Amino acid sequence: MTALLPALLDPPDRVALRFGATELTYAQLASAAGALAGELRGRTRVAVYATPSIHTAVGIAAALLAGVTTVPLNPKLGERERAHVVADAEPELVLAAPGVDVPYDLPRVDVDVDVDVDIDAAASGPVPRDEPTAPALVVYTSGTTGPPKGAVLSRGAVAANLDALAQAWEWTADDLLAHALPLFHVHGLVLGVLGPLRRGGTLHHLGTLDATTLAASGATLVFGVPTQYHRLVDQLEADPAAAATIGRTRLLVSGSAALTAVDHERIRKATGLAVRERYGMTETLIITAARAGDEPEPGTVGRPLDGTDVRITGDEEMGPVEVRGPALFDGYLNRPDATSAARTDDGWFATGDIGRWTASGALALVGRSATDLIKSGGYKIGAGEIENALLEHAGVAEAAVVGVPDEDLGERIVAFVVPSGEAPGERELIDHVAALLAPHKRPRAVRFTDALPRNDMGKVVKSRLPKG
Ligand code: MCA
Ligand code: AMP
Repeated sequence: MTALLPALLDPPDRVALRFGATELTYAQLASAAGALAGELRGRTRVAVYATPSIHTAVGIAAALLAGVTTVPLNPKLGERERAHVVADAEPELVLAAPGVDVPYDLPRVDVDVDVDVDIDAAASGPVPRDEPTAPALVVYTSGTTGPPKGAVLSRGAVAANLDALAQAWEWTADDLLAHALPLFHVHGLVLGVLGPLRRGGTLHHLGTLDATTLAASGATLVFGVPTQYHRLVDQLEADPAAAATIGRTRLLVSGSAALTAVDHERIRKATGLAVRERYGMTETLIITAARAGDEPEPGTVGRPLDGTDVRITGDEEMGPVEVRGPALFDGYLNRPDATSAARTDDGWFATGDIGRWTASGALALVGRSATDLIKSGGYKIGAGEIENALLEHAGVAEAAVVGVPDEDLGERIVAFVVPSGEAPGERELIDHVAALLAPHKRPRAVRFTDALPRNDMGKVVKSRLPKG
């Protein structure tokens, strides 16, 4: 395989990364990442404390140059998740921005982005594991129950997916990508950082996807989750000048959850642009995408990427979506049981999404097979993990967690709780969950009840819980 990030070995004369007012050209990035790669060579797996900063991007580029696997850590993980990830992934050290407190008992290496330009530093020494099968990343993702699982993504999977996306979106070195995504998930990290770096183009991380910053960025390409576009269009409707500037963007792309038809239409009205949706998963990377050259079909997530096979199983028009192709993950770290449960013998991966084909060959997603998976603001959240956290509170006898429709977040988390005696306060339970787990996993509301609806087998029937 050619190098995963060829532009670091032969730096073009261009800005690679800009975070707020801090920017690095390719030559500067190659020097900073090359110097750090020298310190990392010979390691197997390192963690990156993935604040939304230029240090995170440099740390990951360095680890990739050194052939070391990276585990990006959400800096807001709760204590339960932190303990799990360290025990599961066993990172040898943690890379972090200088001066940032890191709540991990691991050797720490600061990412220095201010180094003298020395292009040879990047290319010096062999790149020992730049082979397609070597693991690039371990990205933690929630299942329906239990703690998050680490999806192992190979260098070859990342490269293949980014190249297929480049083809779909006519994405080149001339593109300036703007986004404000977190850097510990596939969307912000693989597409949002490694995407522009693989093309030799520019990333401008905006911190927040607001109309003024976006209009000033000069972006040709924008990535976001539906919650971000929903908030953005509220601003654009009040700021026609920003809307007109953003209307000159080559492509607006949305993913991680469904963009509502209402928001599609509002964005088109404000900017004249039709948002392209694409669909993927941590385990599969991007599966389908609306193409740059096609008029997107609202309510669909586009056609399969070139080289990726997608099938709908079962006898009905709509059914479970399965995927096969070069971008599939290698498996869940330390979880052969979960890996084989998601895979068929002939190499298909069951996404858990339900879909159907439209007449034009685009995929329309109609739901998920597991009601216990919640998508809030583009984050996947397992109901079981929150229920277990609630059950650790002495005042909780039984708990059932669901996602209810929410205009801003897509779904919002609501917990139904049977108290074990006198009901604890709602705030106390929310704070209890927020201490154990990342803040986006905390319930937005707690409803106390005398009993949960159960079937004859004693299993909780969540569909019989009150809605809203
Ligand atoms: C933040 N909060 C949330 C969420 N995000 N609560 C529920 N669900 C959320 N998604 C909490 C914050 O911690 C904060 O709590 C409080 O809500 C208010 O935050 P606010 O300022 O409104 O939110 P924000 O910080 O602006 O975040 C909204 C967001 C964020 C920008 C939409 O959720 C986000 O970055 N989502 C992107 C998720 C993502 O990248 N998913 C990709 C995975 P407190 O005050 O207590 O701190 S999926 C993937 O990778 C696949 C491949 C794919 O298809 O893309
Ligand atoms: P994650 O596990 O966080 O990687 O999230 C993957 C899930 O996000 C998929 O299985 C889908 O349910 C959902 N998803 C991603 N992109 C889209 C989209 N464009 N429309 C609807 N759902 C999406």
